[in-house]
Amino acid sequence: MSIEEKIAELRQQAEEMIKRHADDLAELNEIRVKYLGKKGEITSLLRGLKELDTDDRRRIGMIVNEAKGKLEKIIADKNEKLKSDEMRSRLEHERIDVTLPGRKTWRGHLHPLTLTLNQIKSIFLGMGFTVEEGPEIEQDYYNFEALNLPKDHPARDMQDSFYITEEILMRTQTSPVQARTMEAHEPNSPIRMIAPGRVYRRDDYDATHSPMFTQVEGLVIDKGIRLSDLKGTLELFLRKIFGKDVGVRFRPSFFPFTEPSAEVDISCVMCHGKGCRVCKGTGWLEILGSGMVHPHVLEMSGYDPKRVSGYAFGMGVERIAMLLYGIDDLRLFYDNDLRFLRQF
Ligand code: 2NM
Repeated sequence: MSIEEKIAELRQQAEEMIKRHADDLAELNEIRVKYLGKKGEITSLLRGLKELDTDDRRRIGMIVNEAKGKLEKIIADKNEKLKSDEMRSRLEHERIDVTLPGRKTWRGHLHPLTLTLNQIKSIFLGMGFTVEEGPEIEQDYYNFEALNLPKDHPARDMQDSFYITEEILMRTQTSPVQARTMEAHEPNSPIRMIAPGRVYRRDDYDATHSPMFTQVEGLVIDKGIRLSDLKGTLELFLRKIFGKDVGVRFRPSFFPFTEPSAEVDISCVMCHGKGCRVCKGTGWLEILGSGMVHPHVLEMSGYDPKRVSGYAFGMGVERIAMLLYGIDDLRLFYDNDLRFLRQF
């Protein structure tokens, strides 16, 4: 076989290989190495040229170089084609369907107690009340003394409260905020406020008790405030939160800081007054404590009971949330079980 024939055969062989067996960039590179690499077949032919005489070297050299150039071009073209094929297939594969619905991200929400508290606040804000806050660690004076519970009052038993020192305790109600607000006001100036927040009592932790719970207390003071103002305002509040058809009744009661005092009941939201387990067969649910502010409480905070009068009330937010959402165990509010919380 002449050297020309050998070159022609090599060239044809290489072109054939590229056409049939270069299915990806790695295979194409293998073929390139086989022919054009340092120890490649075309490369060795070029190296062998120096053994030939001048005429042959020129002639054969031209043929080999031409073959080399041609092959390099074919490989470069094939390289381009493989690359663009690969890109096209990747684009096809990795195509994003922008019309697919998005994946939902986990979104948090407000706690049922916060939702209930927001409702309560919103109703009172709508009636012109302000929202006041105060410390949870409170002085004995504001928590008890200023609210007409003197040192020897049974409600002040050490067993019933979390005392920090003789004079400092976790507040057992939010009324100390009312006393502080009265004290901060110009004497006898009108007040229309609610005080929401956490309160603390020494209680067992069960389905109906917790050593910490949430309260909203309200206070209205002005010239000529009467029991009918208390009744009308609380009735309106209860209708707004439990629905306009809810029954409301007032029963005489006793609180040290109010006189007269009244317990406020609503018709049972579960059985609508027929009598069930939730209302213990009575058809009524106790929902609020209230009363006309005791003259002594007004006096203690610098107000003159001969010139102004007021009413006050208090409610447990957990109890209202339980009735609104049909929750039968108080502990669910505090245990942070997502299976419960995710329902709101
Ligand atoms: C209640 C029931 C009745 C009350 C009284 C006062 C204040 F500060 F005016 F004395 N604040 N809240 C009150 C009255 C609270 O909770 C069941």
